[in-house]
Amino acid sequence: MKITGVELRRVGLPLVAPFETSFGSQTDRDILLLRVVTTDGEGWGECVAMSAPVYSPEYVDGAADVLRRFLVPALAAAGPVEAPQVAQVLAPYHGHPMAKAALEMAVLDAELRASGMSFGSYLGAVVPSVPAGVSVGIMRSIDELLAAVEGYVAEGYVRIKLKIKPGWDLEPVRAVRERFGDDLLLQVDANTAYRIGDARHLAQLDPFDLVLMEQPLPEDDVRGHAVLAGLIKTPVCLDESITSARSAADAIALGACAIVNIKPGRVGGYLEARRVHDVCLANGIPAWCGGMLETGIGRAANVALAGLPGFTLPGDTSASSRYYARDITTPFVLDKGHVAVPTGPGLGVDLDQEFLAEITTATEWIRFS
Ligand code: OSB
Ligand code: MG
Repeated sequence: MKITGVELRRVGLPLVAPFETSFGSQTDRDILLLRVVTTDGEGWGECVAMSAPVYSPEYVDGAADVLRRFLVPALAAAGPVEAPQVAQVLAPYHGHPMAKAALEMAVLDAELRASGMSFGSYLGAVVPSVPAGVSVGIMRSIDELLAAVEGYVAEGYVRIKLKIKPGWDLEPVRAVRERFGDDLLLQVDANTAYRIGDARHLAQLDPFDLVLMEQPLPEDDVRGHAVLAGLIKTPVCLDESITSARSAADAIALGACAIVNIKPGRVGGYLEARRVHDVCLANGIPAWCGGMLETGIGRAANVALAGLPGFTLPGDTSASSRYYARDITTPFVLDKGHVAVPTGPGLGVDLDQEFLAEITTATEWIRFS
């Protein structure tokens, strides 16, 4: 299989509702998609970088820039490579895991489509569908939050994650716990909004029997998370801090996390994400698949990954309708709280070419000589 070129395609999609986290509010997404064209067909990748560097240092214009300037040319210069070598080829360039992940994903999709194998089979999914959780943003009022959670529970979501920040933590958690009862799987995500000095405050969440508390402290404060874990009862889960299989092994060894959120974009690709999974499984650490508000392209691969045996907690693998009124692929739907792992070749989803053309804001073709 020879790559003949890579297309960078920007698409704009409105979210069905504003999504607010401790780092800001989003109403629309500006997404970078990659299309790798080969002599045996094409493959698609989705870059999960957001418009601004507020979750991690990457942002969509930066990702496009590093891809066109360095990463795509490095791949072009490398000659014939298969997906497992892509990360090695890109390794001389530091950082930019989301940009690298998108490129590896597109190459892998092209290969798998050409060979007729699905992402799920390739990665090692062992189930036909995965349980779906939903991440619920910070709202203007507790009433608004309760109405949103009620809607998701009615749809069948099996786990609710509340975004928290100082000033929006104890009250929303108490309200949701009181309204929906002790059986609801409930967890929180702070996106680094607290400091170790807030340990006593965070311990006030102990009585609510949360599944986990995700990334309360800054991403580089791994030791702080280990200290915090000794001061609160809620299991600590890391998201932003886990950037590779090695950092996952380190965080686990330090006692900084009892649970890991695995996001392929954050760790540089689906193959490294699988290695993070392997580290968690070997250490008896529950893992779950995080999300970055992906379209059906990224969602297809996430759902496949979430089918691996170490993903023992429901992920942020929600249905397409939680994010977009119309997805760019066959939509992912909720069926008894589960989302099906695609079985077709590659990502296993059909692109809605007409809609894709409608929402495309820019394209750029990088030809391999
Ligand atoms: O921290 O998990 C996060 C969305 C964007 C950036 C970071 C996060 C999130 C979410 C939503 O929580 C996950 C999803 O449903 O895709
Ligand atoms: Mg998170």
